[in-house]
Amino acid sequence: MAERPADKPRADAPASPATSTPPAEPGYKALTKHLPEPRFVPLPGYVRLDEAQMLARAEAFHRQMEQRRTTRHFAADPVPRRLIELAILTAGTAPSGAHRQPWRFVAIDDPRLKAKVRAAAEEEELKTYSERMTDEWREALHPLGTDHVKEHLSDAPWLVVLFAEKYGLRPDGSHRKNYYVDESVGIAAGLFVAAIHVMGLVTLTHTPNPMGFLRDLLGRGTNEKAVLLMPVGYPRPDATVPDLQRLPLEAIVQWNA
Ligand code: IYR
Repeated sequence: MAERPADKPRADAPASPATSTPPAEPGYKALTKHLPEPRFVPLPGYVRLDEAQMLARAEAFHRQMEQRRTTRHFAADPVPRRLIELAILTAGTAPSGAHRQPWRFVAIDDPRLKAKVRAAAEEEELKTYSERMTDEWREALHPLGTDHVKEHLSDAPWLVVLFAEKYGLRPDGSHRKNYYVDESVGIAAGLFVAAIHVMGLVTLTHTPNPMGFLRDLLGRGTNEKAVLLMPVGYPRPDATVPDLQRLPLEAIVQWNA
């Protein structure tokens, strides 16, 4: 965007009085005066690309992400822990409210713990599918072919549970407020899913309902809430996915009002 010359006022800007006094500082600024000055550093590592390079990268990334699918059919082949670490590190690059980084990940490859998670998830899901779901919800899920049986929770070499830290805990036990937790954790989840896909693995954003059992089984604090249970691994050679289409651009975007 072209910069407006500094000496040219905006057409809608009020004409400044001939003898202008600096505007009074709004009162709220006094409330943080006692805090150290915020520190800023130059934007690290930014390299401006030319438009052709940007287009090539954007197209390549879109093409790659367009191949991402959620499958329930995982191979048992082991996946190196470093790959899981890298996906979690990538998720942790998400922006977050007041930079509170309110995401916590629990990565499980212990087969006994995976079996416990599966048994607890299936117990809840059986109740959900049999009693808690409305007929409308059951119909909405029908094309996805889901049911209460969750083989992926024992087949996949890793289960990664994403917890939202609803509030922080200070050493004295008092609560430290977090901001925009759902949005922040949602963005982190998206980055995790993208990282897993780009590295050549698959995942499934499973939302067992309710998820309280995960906090209990994994020994997490009451200030955390499980939001996603994501098996991660290679797809089985015979893996299938539902026959779904993605919405075209026109259906998901509006340009200006
Ligand atoms: N939590 C259940 C049901 C379920 C709900 C939705 I919305 C889905 O998109 C898929 C499944 C389950 O995981 O089976």
